Amino acid sequence: MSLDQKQGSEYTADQIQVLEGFEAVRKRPGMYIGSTGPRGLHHLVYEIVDNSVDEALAGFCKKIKVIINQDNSVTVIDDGRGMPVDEHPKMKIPAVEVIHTVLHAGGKFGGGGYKVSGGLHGVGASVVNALSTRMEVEINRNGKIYEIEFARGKTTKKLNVIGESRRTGSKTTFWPDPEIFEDTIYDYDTLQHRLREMAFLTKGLNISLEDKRPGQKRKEVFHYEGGLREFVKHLNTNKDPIHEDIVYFEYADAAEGHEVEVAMQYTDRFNELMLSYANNINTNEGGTHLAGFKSALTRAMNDYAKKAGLLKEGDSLTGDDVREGITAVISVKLEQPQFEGQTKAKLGNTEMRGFVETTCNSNIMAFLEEHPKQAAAIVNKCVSASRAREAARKARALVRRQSALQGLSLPGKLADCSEKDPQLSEIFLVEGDSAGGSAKQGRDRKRQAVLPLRGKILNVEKARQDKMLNSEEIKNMITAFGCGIGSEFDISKLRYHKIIIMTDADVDGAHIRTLLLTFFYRYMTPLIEGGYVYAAQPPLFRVQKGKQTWYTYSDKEQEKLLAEIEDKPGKVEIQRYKGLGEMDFDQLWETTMDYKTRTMVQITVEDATAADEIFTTLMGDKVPPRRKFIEDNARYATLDV
Ligand code: 28F
Repeated sequence: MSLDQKQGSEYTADQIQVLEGFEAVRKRPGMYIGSTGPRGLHHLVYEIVDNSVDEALAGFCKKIKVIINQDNSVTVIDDGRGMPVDEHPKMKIPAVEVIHTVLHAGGKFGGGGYKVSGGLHGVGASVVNALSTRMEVEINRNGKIYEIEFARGKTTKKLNVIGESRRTGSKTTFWPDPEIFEDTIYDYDTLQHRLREMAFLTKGLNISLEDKRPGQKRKEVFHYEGGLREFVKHLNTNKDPIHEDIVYFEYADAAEGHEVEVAMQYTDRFNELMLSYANNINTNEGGTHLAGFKSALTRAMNDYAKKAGLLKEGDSLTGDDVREGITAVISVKLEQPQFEGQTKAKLGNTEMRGFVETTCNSNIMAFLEEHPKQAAAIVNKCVSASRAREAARKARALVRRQSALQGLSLPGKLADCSEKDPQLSEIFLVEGDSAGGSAKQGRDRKRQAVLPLRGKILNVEKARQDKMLNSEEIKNMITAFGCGIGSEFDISKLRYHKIIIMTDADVDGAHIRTLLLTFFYRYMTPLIEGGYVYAAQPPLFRVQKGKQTWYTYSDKEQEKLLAEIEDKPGKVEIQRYKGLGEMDFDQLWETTMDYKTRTMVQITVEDATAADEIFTTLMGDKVPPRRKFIEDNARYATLDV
């Protein structure tokens, strides 16, 4: 019902604010929750949980329960004070109704407390209400149990008392609106990842997640008295730390209302994993707090190394050197956070840089001086990183010179395309020479290049850059792509805007694809972040019956096809493809390369930590976790990271 359908001025200004509010939300939900895809759907849960986390940060809530119900609604319960039920002086409705029907009324603290906000900064319960077909709220407060109900933003059942209770707390259940969300099925792992992160970030808070859907019954509790220290321990599972203690410190400047908490530990790896948060928001675009940490770390390492005589005078360690192999989590809390950047995930408050830098510098120096043995292990790692960087620089220069010497001719094995516009050009990285030959024959020579790869490429997860650049396969890809690697990477020089990994649909093929993804993720991250990388989907079966031929790409599709053609005349002939090499070139073209008929999976990195976990587990040197990961994920035909 829209405004003008009601006669006269029956609406007060406040009621107009309420009505316009959720209609605006339902018209442009993406403005409020980012998207109406899976991320937006899961944001609804985080918005409600954030309100309970705020109660915990204010010191009144110890336990939060999140339940995925049988009907795919979600219930969140906390043992806080219970949402207020007293009448709002201006709006003449209970505070709990204001919180759920007035946009941005969720801001619980005028000042003094921290409003923890989800990725979209606390749009609050009112947006969740607007995007839910139903929302039930139950409050234990003042010795009573109250309930109030909503539907798509409107109050459908006024606040009323339904019982008595000595406990206090809030309980919200909501049903996401299928008119808004294409898919309203919750993913347990997605919720688990964020709830575990919230528990790490909120020391001592007990968060449980329970799935009550048939066949998916699961329950887990996340409770970390050690806060970020336990976060780093978790991130370093399946890695080998090079020193025993996790460096940990926290500091609060009550006058300014700033808090900083840091945990870090070095491993024998070569990549760096640094997570930063502001008011529990994952600032994956970094910002002033991360910049402060980085400069403090570089300065402390250089000062200590020189003082301890571990670094020659005149030499110095760069930021990259001191971050090689580091796992670090930086979490700040502040009252008026300013977020910038493309996805509003970058902290802009300039005062946080100095605050974090000063705190980190003194605390990191203190750790190094109090733990000389561990400090020596860390500084030696930084010094060898510095030497390797020098060797890599020479190796890169060599690769550059070699390609220059080859007169910029691309690797001999590359069959290039004639198209010069990268937007229209594609390169297929094909496993094996025979499939490579078929791909070269079958391709569209104008727009499709082919680079055959001979078997397994080097596992860059465990090799330093200078070693990696000795691999022919790696060098050929670097030269063919044309955009450099690591700190020299320049996306504007990329020669193909689609990089298509074409490997056999078996475990070896999956392993090669993962090795390639590890290389791209570690040394050409923008390729994956920008969605340039794809996995080709070759067919599993070829089915012939009479004159007709079909190709199917999964066991499910195969069963469905066989059922459909069962009563057609003719004998059924089935060929199961074991590898790309079994297809002749026109079959390969028609099934896997032709723009009109092919299907491909675009590789995306949904979350740096998840990707890091996947690459560390899959590519690391700990066999048991790798086997467990592959067994757990075998159901996914394609590794989509
Ligand atoms: C399942 C979701 O939403 N829990 C919440 C509280 C507690 C208070 C509060 C919430 C509006 C503007 C203050 C109680 N007593 N769980 C939740 N628990 N909101 S939401 O206050 C919101 C008011 O400022 C609360 C005293 N102070 C605050």
